[in-house]
Amino acid sequence: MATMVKAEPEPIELDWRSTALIIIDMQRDFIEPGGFGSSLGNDVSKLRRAIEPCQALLTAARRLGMMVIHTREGHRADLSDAHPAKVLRGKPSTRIGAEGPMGRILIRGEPGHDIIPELYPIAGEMVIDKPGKGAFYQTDLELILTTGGISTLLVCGVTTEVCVHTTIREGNDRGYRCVAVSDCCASYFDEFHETGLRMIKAQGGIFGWVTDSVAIIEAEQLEERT
Ligand code: C5J
Repeated sequence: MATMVKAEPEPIELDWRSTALIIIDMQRDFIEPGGFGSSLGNDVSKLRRAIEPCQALLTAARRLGMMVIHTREGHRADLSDAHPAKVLRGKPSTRIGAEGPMGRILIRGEPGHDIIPELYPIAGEMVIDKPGKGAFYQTDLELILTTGGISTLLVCGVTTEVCVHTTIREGNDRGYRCVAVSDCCASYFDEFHETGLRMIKAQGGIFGWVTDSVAIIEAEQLEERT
């Protein structure tokens, strides 16, 4: 059954069976001190505001039986899947692959690369390891969505203007209706978060829609009662 959800620039009709929740990069490396985010000089505590709304949204998605996909940005230990152009930035001690308090920065299998415990995937939820900012780049995400009959993506996670935005742009170009869930996204920069969301819904929804977790949970509960 389809449900109308409050969103901008206009409400959007969602059928939970053809909608996937994609949680982008809620990894210790971005959110906890000592990881990639803090190695770049960011105040990582700013990302924590997205955790509770994400938990509520994830709980609702699980209740609805929606497809749930978690992504992780990171690389192979030998960096064979990391462009030098991406790695060779900043001081060597803070680069991708450098040793840090949570293991090697943005390297698969290291403690920092893992998803934060608050949003840890459960059995049946897919985890996509991505070497880029966008979740479609060099991954099997599109194949998984096609096979699963998915046409709409609820996208949340960190950071709003980097990996969330890139994924929404990639999804939009591939024909998916992309909906950013504003309170479930966060950035190290308040102005980038705000502007990133405005860019998605501007010009009649040039990249997609923007809603929040409250609107989605309200719609879900309304559907349950009818
Ligand atoms: C960044 C991301 N910010 N997940 N990655 O480098 O947004």
